[in-house]
Amino acid sequence: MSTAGKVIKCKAAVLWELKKPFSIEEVEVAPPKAHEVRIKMVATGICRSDDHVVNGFLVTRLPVILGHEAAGIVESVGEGVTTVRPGDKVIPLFVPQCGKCNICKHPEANLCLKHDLNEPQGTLNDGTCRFTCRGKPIRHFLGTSTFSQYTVVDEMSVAKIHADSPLEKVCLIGCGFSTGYGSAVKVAKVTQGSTCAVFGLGGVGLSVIMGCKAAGAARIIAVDINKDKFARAKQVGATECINPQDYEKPIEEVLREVSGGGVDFSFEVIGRLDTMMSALLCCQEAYGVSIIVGVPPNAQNISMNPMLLLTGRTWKGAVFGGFKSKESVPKLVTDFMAKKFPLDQLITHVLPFEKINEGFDLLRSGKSVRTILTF
Ligand code: COD
Ligand code: ZN
Ligand code: ZN
Repeated sequence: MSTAGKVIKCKAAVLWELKKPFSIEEVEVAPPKAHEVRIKMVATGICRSDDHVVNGFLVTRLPVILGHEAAGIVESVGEGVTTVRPGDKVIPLFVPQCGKCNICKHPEANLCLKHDLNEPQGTLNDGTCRFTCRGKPIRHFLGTSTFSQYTVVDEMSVAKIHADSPLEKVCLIGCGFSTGYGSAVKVAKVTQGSTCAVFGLGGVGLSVIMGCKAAGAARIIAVDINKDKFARAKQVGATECINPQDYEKPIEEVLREVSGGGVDFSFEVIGRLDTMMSALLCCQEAYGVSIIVGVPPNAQNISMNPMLLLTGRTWKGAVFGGFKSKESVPKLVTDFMAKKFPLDQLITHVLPFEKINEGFDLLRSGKSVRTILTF
């Protein structure tokens, strides 16, 4: 019996309060309105940014259904939807691509003005919510809310992907993988034969390494204070690994020495202000490029000497690896299927959706790279 046009009752992980576990609840998911799509979730990753909401680093409205790195199958579509159909495999997009705003029309930029990142409303584009639980409206997260058996997204926040794609792997293209890989190939535009330094070897940092390798970097220096991360970093392409705790002097000095005056490209993939400065300082003063990938704690600032840039360095950042989401995600999925990059090395744990709190514990303890929850 078709569920199209009807309210669907299903299970979702609701966050009622900060710093509390998720509660698996029965929620009601309203049918998609015009230009919206309802998706049956198949797999979702747990990203550090979801945890940043739970611990208050990233501000959003409560109660909320989190999750933004996922893949699923279209259950039904609202009026006027033309780019996906029921039965299509899709990836929800936490940065939309409306195709009409100045950012979407800009050849390089990707932060579509319809995004809900800076001052989150926790709604779909029309300003309302599709989830209800115990009679209360539940907020959306980044227009995706993938910690639910069913979710509703705007058409500009969903990409149709290859019909044969393995959803329990390509879900990582919805955030972590693309964020890291794009930071190397698209934002930094890493060059053949270059030397790169990557600070932070979580799932996003490993994806940066894959991007540096794909771009033909000759040396990829991986930096982390947890040496247990080194084996995997080498597997995906790091040529050397450095633990800052093994040295008396600041890590930027160590990196300048081992690279003969500074690296060509550096990446901060941790989300700390001190390592953002180290990453800037370790790149060559006349032409080095340093990329901020990690999300810094809410409302913190860096004070820096402008001379560091006057000499010729470039300091930049981007979300989602600088990729225009709706057009790039299907291509990244076909690239994965053509074996241009692996995703398996990023996946350390697979759990049933109901064990979501266990998945977050694995992330917090540093034991997991990516945990995939399956529905
Ligand atoms: N020096 C070196 N390494 C360190 C230090 C330090 N002082 N402190 C921690 N580390 C290491 C940890 O040991 C760990 O290995 C690594 O840094 C961080 O890894 P994770 O697993 O915590 O993080 P990831 O890889 O999941 O990355 C997440 C980011 C931290 C980059 C997070 O900010 C993010 O997801 N950014 C993406 C930006 C974006 O687009 N966000 C919007 C939606 S996600
Ligand atoms: Zn994420
Ligand atoms: Zn736009």
